[in-house]
Amino acid sequence: MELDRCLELLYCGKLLPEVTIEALCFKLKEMLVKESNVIHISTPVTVVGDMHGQFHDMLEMFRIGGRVPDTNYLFLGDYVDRGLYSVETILLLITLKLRYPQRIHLLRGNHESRQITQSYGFYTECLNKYGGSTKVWRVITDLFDYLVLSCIIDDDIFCVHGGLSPNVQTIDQIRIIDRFREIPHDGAMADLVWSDPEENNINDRSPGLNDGADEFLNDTSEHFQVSPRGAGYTFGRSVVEKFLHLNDMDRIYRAHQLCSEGYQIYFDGLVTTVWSAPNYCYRCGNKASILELYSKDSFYFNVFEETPENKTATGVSNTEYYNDEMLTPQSSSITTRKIISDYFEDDGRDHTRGSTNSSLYQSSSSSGFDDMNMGVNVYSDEYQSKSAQHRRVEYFL
Ligand SMILES: [Mn+2]
Repeated sequence: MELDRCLELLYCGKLLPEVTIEALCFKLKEMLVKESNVIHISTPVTVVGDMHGQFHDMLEMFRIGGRVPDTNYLFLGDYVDRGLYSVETILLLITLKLRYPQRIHLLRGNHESRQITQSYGFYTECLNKYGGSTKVWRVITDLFDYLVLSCIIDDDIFCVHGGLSPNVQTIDQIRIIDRFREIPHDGAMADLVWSDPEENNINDRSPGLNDGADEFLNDTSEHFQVSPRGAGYTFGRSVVEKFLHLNDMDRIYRAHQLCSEGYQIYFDGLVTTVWSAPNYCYRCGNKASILELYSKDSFYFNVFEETPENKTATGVSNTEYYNDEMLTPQSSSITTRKIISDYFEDDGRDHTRGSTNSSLYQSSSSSGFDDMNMGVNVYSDEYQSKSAQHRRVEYFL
């Protein structure tokens, strides 16, 4: 099928046949395998945060921000899960990337993963939309392994889904990560997609280490601390200042955290969160934004709200798609619109590091991960020890 014909169908909200999806993913892997972990692009570009399967809001976003290729886009990841239209959302992005490779760039988010998609909607959605077949989920999650991890705009701005890592001081250290794999539990690659900035962390979240790094970690939010998400770290101003100074850059754009106004500025503008899923999960009541970057110092947050089509989407089948366990009991009622905290976004993760008893782990095994003969179980000893070499933590502050 011609790419333009695919785009025509996808813009109408139609699905593509399995065999077409397989071909598209194969072609895109061929393209992405040649890309560095850190891609370089130039302004003007519009930066987009989490979309999470809110397909109609993505169409609204293209109406507001301009379609590809009239507008250049950088997407910061988390295309799937939570919303009801992850398949439509990721297929449109995949096809746009193939059709206009220089006009749209897609970073990997923490939801572009086999494990996470089995708990938060994408896996179930693929099965429901393709007659119980796991094929579409498998080819698309295989493609996720090829997505790039970060982007530099005009040599000045570092872009990533989550944030910084104690394992990453320089951009070159990102370039040498072996990214063609499932996102590991920890290490640099995990931190890049899981970490969060933390402006006012007065809690003493001791990481429980007994080495020399302890005294640096326990005092303030200035440094890396264990994240309450159960993966990645939180990091403060001094971490950001040191990273930007070492790499001769000005600021960081990232996504990954729900913002009620659609964006959030940290550390006097050194870090900015862009969030592009309005009324997240059809119930959070938040605004969304895209960041239109004209030049290094000229930008505009284009704020938008949910499209009216979501109203009809909400009532249909959201319990089918959500893993609601981590939300409060009353949230199962659609009329209850509760502003959930930032951390609810990925709160299936274990809050106490090191335990294998997390809800994530349980739902992964109970949803048939082991039965699917995918050949890779990232929780296996073999896999973990293989990736252990990437896990040396060096606190550099
Ligand atoms: Mn995320």
